[in-house]
Amino acid sequence: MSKRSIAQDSPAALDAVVVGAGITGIYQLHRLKEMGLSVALYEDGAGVGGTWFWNRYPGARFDSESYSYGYFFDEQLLQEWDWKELFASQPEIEQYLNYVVDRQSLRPLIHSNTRVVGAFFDEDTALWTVTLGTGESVLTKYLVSAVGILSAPFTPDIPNHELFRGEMHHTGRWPQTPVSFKGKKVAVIGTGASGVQIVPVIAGEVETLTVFQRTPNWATPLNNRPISAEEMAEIKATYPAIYEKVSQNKSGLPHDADPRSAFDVTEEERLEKYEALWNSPGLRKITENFRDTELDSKANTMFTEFLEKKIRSLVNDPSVAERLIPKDHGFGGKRPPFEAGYFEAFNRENVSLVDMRADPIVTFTEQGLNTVKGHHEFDIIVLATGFDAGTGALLRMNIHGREGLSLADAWKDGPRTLLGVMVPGFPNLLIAGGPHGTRGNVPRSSEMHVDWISDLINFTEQKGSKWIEPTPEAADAYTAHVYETAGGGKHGSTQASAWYNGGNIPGKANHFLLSPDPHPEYRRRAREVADDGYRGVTFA
Ligand code: N01
Repeated sequence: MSKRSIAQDSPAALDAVVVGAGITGIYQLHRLKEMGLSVALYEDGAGVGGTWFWNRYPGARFDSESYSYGYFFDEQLLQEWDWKELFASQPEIEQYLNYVVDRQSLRPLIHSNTRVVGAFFDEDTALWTVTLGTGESVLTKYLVSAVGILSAPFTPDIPNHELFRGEMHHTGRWPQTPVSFKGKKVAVIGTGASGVQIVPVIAGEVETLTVFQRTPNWATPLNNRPISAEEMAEIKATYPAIYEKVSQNKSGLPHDADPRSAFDVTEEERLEKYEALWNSPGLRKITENFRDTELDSKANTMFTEFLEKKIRSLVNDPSVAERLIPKDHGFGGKRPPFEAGYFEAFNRENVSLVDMRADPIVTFTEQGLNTVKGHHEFDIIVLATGFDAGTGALLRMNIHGREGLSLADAWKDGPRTLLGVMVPGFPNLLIAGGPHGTRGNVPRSSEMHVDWISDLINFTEQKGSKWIEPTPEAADAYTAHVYETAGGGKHGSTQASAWYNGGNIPGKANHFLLSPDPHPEYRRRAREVADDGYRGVTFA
């Protein structure tokens, strides 16, 4: 594709704007730059990394194997980068993403500290006007969102938060200046993956730590370890095979599904398998479990009984152990966190657990928090309260398509997309790593979108079209497929309150927000659309 091939009628316009400098946006920027387009990336954060820029709280790290999470598009990068740990920590990940940005000479195209606050499509010019928090605006033909599905932090509406005189930080907006916990009275509100990661890391530093738990989760050991030089050399030598494996895996992970039912084996074999899973790294407890653990309630209960015993063996006080055992959902009913010393942290004298079902928070005070049963004084309150997942980050961008239609209105009944990537009424808006398209290992999922989007833009330019848009029928058919598929099997048994069902945000409609398709199936579906001349896409 020749340089400046697009938007020639409007020389002030860019070919493409990418929003978000996370792992998805960086790859999208690279692809569009390689295609010779004029492109700019806008990022709210002061640096690159997206999730891995903002979530810099102590203990933040991957729970997918590092070597399966990084980029695969650059052979030299694969050979140059040494992952230090099986599950890299936030500083290492941020360093990696900065390394990639510099290696690909992307930094001059990235405008950090620049939030996109609006985007308006003009049908006469077929251009988007993207308005920025700086007060400026830019014109672009293509608007590519790479804002992620877990990036709009959710802060619960606890009364009088402005009264609190101490420090308060959301895990998803952690400050760049390190927070000193030494000798402080600290609260952590929330016990999802973020809360479970931070608790054991700060427990030894703080004077007191009070963990406010509303719902316990089925946390299991992350089992992180360093990657030796020999192992890294072996990983580098086998990257093509690793990529083939993650591409064939339904969640984009280098794991081997177990075809057996939990009822195919003797009790002894089953318990041996559970023990091996407990000692296995990260998400294998889900992906390598018996095939029916998440599908069959009896099989699920057999596994959670095993987990309950583990929790009781790790926590000294039986009443605390009891409160840490989930009662309202089975394993996989909500996205389980992975821990490193979380349960043992409650054995420390300085760590206590407040069960918010029995003793809810009523209000902030100047010194801390009032619960129904009493007052708690804190120097620091950590909100590990999650995200307005899937749609939150997209909708707060204030996107308006044809005839001024806002995306918020268009999606009032939930996302309506073709492949999670295109939206009827929003020409030339392309979404990488968004709702109804993303699942499992996020970089492996969103790279499918980035590649598909890049090919589509190339195709559109070859055709000389001014705008592309999915037909309402194509979007409705895909959306129906999402809900039909998500309604059965595993997702049918998930908790309505899970973030991927929208249920963690008060007042948010309950809709399944991920891609229901295993990665190979999503890839096949997307390829089929492309091979059929982008069936269901209108070229204007
Ligand atoms: O958020 P969450 P998260 N009062 O929504 C509680 C990914 N991730 O940031 O369960 C009191 O899971 C809420 O309670 P309840 C991963 O995909 C990955 O921890 O609603 N508490 C819950 O305990 C993960 O699934 C890593 O009853 C309130 C917590 O806050 C996703 O991000 C690390 C409350 C929120 O948990 C989100 O995880 C971290 C209220 N009003 C995150 N409102 C890796 O390891 C909410 N809560 C890669």
